[in-house]
Amino acid sequence: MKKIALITGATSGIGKATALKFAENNYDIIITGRRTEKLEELASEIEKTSNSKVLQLCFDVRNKQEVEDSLQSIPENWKKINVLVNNAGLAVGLNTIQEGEVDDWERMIDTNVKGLLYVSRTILPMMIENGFGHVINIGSIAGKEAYANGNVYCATKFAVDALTKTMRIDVLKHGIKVTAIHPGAVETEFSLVRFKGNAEIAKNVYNGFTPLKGEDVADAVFYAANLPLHVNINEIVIMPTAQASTGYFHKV
Ligand code: NDP
Ligand code: 8X3
Repeated sequence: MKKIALITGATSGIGKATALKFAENNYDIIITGRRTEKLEELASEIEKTSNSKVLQLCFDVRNKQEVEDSLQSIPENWKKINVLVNNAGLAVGLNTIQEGEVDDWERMIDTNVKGLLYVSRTILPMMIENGFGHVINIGSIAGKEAYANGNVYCATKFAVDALTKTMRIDVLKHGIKVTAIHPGAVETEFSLVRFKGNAEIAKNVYNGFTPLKGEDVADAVFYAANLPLHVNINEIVIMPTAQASTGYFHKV
């Protein structure tokens, strides 16, 4: 039987690259996101380029009921999930706290923290029942170091770091692996979302240096997910060579 990977936020960027990487390597894939047409496009790409089966689930990770209903509705033969990649997430806005928009904060907290918790709360009991599983949380360098105007986004990713560490303790006795992958700058739809659709500002973020690609992060996720049973990677911090930390870039 093939292994199964569930990837949240697979409609673009890191999640999409991760879905393709696992599919190329013989996993059946459960892909999730809010944009149905993007899920359909990815499903047909996977089906054309690999022998993997794909299950599409369209839901908003911020909606607890939708998350539970959708994940509980997975057919029994799809419930033997080997790897859950908690990737769905976003930054919205880049402001000081005193000038910040409360709606932006709520979107980030609800998606990056509560969404990850809702998905994990539903999938972990299945993994425990199966007697195996691996949760890989996509954190960020923003969850390791604070940066100017990053406030709430950084806080959500510091929370992902803390939740990864505590989750590892919670499921220790069940033999379930828990890993965090913390990337630096990756060129995806991330900045377009952060700057609310302003493509020019979003593009400028990556000017003058070579950022990571979604595929680079997907490789790290895949590496962590495919080690011997007795080996767990607690975390990987993966950066562009031209980025030393959140605030230090070598731009030419
Ligand atoms: P993208 O914007 O390209 O992808 C984000 C994904 O998350 C999309 O598939 C989106 O799907 C999904 N998503 C967002 N909100 C929701 C929601 N409420 N419900 C369900 N799915 C949702 O960005 P990235 O690929 O860059 O981001 C992926 C993860 O990587 C995020 O957690 C991000 O914080 C993290 N990260 C990104 C870095 C970067 O520089 N790009 C660096 C470090 C970490 P849809 O819109 O269809 O719902
Ligand atoms: C995304 C990387 O540095 O823009 O998590 O916050 S950063």
